[in-house]
Amino acid sequence: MTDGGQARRYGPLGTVLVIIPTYNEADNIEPISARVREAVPEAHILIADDNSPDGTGKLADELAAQDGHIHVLHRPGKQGLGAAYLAGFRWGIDNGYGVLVEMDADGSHQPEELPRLLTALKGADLVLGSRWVPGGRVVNWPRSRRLISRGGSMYSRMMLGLPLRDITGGFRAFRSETLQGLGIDVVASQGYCFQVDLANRAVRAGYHVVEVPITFVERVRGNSKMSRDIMVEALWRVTAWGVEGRVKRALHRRHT
Ligand SMILES: Nc1nc2c(ncn2[C@@H]2O[C@H](COP(=O)(O)OP(=O)(O)OP(=O)(O)O)[C@@H](O)[C@H]2O)c(=O)[nH]1
Ligand SMILES: [Mg+2]
Repeated sequence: MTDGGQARRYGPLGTVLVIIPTYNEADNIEPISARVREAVPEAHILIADDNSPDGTGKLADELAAQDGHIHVLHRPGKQGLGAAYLAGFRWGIDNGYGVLVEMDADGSHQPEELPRLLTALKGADLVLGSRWVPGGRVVNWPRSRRLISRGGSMYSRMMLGLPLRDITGGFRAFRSETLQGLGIDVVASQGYCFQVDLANRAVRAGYHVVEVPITFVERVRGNSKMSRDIMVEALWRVTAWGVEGRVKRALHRRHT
């Protein structure tokens, strides 16, 4: 947990928008939307689909036609998770939502845990659903995947000097003021490091970031989009940010 040092008073949360990026999630989009609607009935959903070849976008349109709380953002082609979220954040901010949630379509993030994230956000600028704090868990992950995720979080934590346990996770709730303050339009990364980038920026900017334990469940249906390219991107970007941050802080110390 981090904060900017001063006690802050937080305003009410405002309307919640759960952004679900999709690429080939035809088997998952209906059940996950239904679970969100049930878990947090007042929330709205934005499905950000990158023209999935399996017709997820069309299914999303059908859901939206039946339910005024479901919206769809159609994007022309696969441009990565980071780009889909940024477009979703922009849409949510422009449409006046007070809280923007990141959530995967594949059931790894359980909508039933969303109320706990939202409760924590009442006293924070950003809440991270965390697998690696006490009470957090992963279900059905092979040892190799667990090691990659923990190792990635640990490496990022060390390189960037961040006091956070789960930096790569993608189940998060932001106050819209936090995203606006971070200047999201300049976030460049596409894969996991998009998540690292946002968490790093939030801590550096002095926002109050809280980790809440979650149970992460490995996807049951559909295919993973995790790739070696995504991991390599994360590794080089985190290393570059770490080195850049250290040089900047050293120069700053010299001049003060
Ligand atoms: N719009 C959009 N969504 C994407 C893209 N890549 C991944 N997603 C979605 O982002 C979420 C996370 O992707 P996953 O494939 O589950 O990644 P992962 O959790 O690392 O991989 P698994 O362990 O197999 O679940 C899912 O809802 C995907 O459909 C993309 O390029 N564009
Ligand atoms: Mg997944």
